[in-house]
Amino acid sequence: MSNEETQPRFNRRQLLGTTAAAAVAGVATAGGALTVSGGFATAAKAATKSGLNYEIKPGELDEYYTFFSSGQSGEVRIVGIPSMREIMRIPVFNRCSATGWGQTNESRKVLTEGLLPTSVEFLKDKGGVYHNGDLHHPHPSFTEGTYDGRYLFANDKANTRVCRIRLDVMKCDKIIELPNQHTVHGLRVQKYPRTGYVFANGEDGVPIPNDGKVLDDPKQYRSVFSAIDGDTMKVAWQVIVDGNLDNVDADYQGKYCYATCYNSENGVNLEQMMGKDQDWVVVFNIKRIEEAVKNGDFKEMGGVPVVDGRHGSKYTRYIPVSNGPHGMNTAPDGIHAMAAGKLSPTVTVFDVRKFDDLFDDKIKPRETVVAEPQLGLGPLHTAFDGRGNAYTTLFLDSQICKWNIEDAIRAFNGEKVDPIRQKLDVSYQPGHNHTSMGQTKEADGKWLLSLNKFSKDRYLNVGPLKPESDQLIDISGDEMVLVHDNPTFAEPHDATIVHASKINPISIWKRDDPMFADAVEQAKKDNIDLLVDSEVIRDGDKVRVYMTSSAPAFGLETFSVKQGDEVTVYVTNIDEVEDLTHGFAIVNYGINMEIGPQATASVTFKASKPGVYWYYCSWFCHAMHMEMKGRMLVEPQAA
Ligand code: CUK
Ligand code: CUA
Repeated sequence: MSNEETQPRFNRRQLLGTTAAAAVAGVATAGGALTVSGGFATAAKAATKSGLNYEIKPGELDEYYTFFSSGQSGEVRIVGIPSMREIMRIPVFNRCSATGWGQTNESRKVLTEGLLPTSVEFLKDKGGVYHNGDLHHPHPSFTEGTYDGRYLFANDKANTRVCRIRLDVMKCDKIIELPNQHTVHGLRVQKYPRTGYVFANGEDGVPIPNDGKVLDDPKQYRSVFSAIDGDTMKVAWQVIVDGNLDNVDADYQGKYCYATCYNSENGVNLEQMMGKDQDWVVVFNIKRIEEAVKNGDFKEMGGVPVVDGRHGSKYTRYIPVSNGPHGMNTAPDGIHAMAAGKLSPTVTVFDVRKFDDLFDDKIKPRETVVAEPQLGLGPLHTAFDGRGNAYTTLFLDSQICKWNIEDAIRAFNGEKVDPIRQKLDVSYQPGHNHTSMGQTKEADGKWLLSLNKFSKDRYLNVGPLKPESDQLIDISGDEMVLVHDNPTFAEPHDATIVHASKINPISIWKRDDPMFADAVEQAKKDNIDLLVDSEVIRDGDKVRVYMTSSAPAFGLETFSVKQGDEVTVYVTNIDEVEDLTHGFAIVNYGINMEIGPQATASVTFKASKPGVYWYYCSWFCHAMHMEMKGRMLVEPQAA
């Protein structure tokens, strides 16, 4: 597209804001869609065409929570839809300077208690915790096919972990590292009867155990699929499969889950992985696997039952699809599940009701396929509107393709129908997309979010590293209408749009919250009433400093310790006011944490430097917030 460079930029951007037909033709339409007066004309046009109101006025609330992943940033972000305002960030696999995540004792417990012994050993001289993560797929817990507001689960591709976030307080309360597995990529949860299981795809194969005895012998590498119990956050079982697992989804009956699986060649480089024309969707029979675990048809590896699900196993079926499938999505009708082709321009549609016969060997794997529409280049993920339409991202074409599932089935059966309804240009290169409630049986067909990998010219230039670009699309009418652009920092892969009525967070912590139960227990042993007392307890060279915080003062104006002491400071926020958070930072000691209303937070450090160190409240809490401070006096060690 060399003429792109010679054209004025606003021309091109306007093109991309209009319908696909006009954009493809590259000409102005009769309706006057293209006026050469800058980007606002496009926005105004979109507004008049959009059936939904997307303007959230000051003081108004959004209709949906969107839980964004953040890829290699390692956190979860909450964004309101339709405003696209970022409302909150939940630190998970990252360090957070503002809240002290990764530093407080409460967060370190979450970050360390689920580590495997090998990682505990490995992290000994690295601060005890991983400081990075790659969070791809955030998915809320279900009860009977829809969101129940309890938890959000997500994966860490970088360090093979799965986290759980409590939706009542929007904090992560559990992280586990998966044994035997190497990376977690796809993650989805059981939709029925409830979550239940959290399904986690192991992408890369490694020897089990991966202790260096086997190295460059790929025949002995194994890819592992995990089912985690979402209530206990323990691995329930694992399945060894052929190939590399990519994305996963579950049905609406609680019988099956299925994953796209590439590298049927079991290769270790690109050339080998591309060797064959076909890969698979692997289907897992949950009931049979549970029976295998009950009846002992497994091997215990790394402390968990591992079932052999490679070719020929009764626990799995491998359905051939074209090379390199990616997204795996179940339609809200509960009948159709589909694998996006990625390298193939197609999406392969399965009828999940046929999986019973498939496992009973009454039909061949490909007989479960009921449609395979050709949509465009680079199909990655599919979302649904609950009205029988599917929306597939086309990475290479930079488009969303809207198509009708029933028409695709008719076309597959030889009828002359075109299932494609519309193609909408997005900017640029979409990965995931997501519709409002679209991953539940309550899909409401209002909003579609396109998560685009490149933003290029859509925002002010910020240097070589550009933001990504998430676009909000109104899908309530016959035509998709783009209504909003939103830049995001690295790298939301996926997002889940949940109606606000499903989520009910609290505003003030309950004193019996398990998050700070350890601090409460220690205080009890020290005869401290956390809501009242501010006191220093010396216990050998361990010092426990208890203080309240109430705007605008800490319970202690000063405390003394000795150089070399191991100091733990417990701060309890005794304010009972909504949105009144205090912070506790010690200058030149690298310490900062958040203490929410009625919460206790604690941090442990070595008082290795003598001198005077001011501590202060770091979260603006009061007109006298700047005065909310005190001094830590560290007496030098006798020479
Ligand atoms: S993956 Cu990123 S575009 Cu990790 Cu869900 Cu498909
Ligand atoms: Cu307390 Cu600022």
